[in-house]
Amino acid sequence: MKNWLKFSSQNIHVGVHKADPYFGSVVPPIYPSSTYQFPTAKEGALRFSGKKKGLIYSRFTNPTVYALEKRLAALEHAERALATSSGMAAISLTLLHFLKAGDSIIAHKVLYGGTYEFIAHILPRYGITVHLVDANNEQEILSKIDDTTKVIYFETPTNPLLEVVDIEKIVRIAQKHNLISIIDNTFAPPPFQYPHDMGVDIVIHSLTKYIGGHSDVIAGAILGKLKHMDPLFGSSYIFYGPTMSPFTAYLIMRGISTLEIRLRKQEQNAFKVAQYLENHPQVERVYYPGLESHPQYQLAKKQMNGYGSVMSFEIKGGYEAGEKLVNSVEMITLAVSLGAVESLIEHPASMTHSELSPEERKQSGIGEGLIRISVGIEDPDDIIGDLDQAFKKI
Ligand code: LCS
Repeated sequence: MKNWLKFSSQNIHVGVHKADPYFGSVVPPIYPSSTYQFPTAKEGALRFSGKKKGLIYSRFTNPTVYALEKRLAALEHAERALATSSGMAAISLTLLHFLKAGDSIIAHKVLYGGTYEFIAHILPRYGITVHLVDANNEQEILSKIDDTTKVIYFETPTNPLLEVVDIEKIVRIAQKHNLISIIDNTFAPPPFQYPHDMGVDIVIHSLTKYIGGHSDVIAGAILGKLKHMDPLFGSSYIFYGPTMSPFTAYLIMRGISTLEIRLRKQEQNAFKVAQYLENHPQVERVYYPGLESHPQYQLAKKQMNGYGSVMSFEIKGGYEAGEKLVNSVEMITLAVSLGAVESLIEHPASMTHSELSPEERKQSGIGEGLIRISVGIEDPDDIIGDLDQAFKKI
């Protein structure tokens, strides 16, 4: 596929163009085969040795999954993508690949609850030292770097506080100290944020969210330059086995084609909802990077082309009021996850971030009364109308 195509065209054509040499199917065929014929023993040996490209076994590469990987790599400006069975599989595999006993990692202290659990509580079981810091505080990061530091890990905007981390600053520190920089870009997929263009080494996605976009699939991806991705594939991916199923790849491919138009519509709706919440007398504070009141609005404007559709807010009356609100919505769905076509509402302290102790939540700034909304593509008046009637029931 031509590399001069612009984002919207690449997101329709890369990976599927001429993907079916037999029948010319316009959508990528689903190949369920777990294994592939070698025409000769010699050919099999060449493929295994890596001297010749070709399919071997679907835990390594599958044609349907490969089509998606090509699409993802093109969209994220990466040289290679590896698709995984979940976002957590992408995160755990990547960290276990780049870290070993005796190493240390620096991570931003506000992360998706599952990621936080993996980094703060599981990595230390393998002899890895973890430093959780405010990634926007350069001095704090520098104070933790020593000879054992190998990785700096962050997400931006963060889940659930929508904090914005300065990507260029992290890259500068990582390059100076020879660290692998890893970003979870789930909250700002392309075309909203391009971490590779800013020098980040590895980008991770939970494809379950905006990229899949329809709340019907769990999936993830790891993306980067060949110098990082080829060893990650050869020495970790094929042995840990976080492989994506070809049926999942097909669903993600179907969802991803409308990514840009979904993101734009969701963002338009999100602005309206954020402004409504900001002016609501029962709301203490709104966290949305597209609002001028967001403390890092200028940074968000500088490094993002769009702000997404997830926001959080503190409701007056704390958790009790929040619980009433989420129980009172009628159209908006009370459920975790985010980024899909339908609006979802949840309570981080008891749901997505319940793995954290109350003390850890406090340190991360996640209040007990914080409510998170992922705004969908419904009519914005209906989303606001639903919230309005729910607020009146508190
Ligand atoms: N990274 C981020 C930023 C996430 O929000 C999540 C899941 C993951 C990684 C893990 O991806 P998964 O394995 O689920 O595909 N976030 C969730 C959330 O906020 N609610 O439910 C899941």
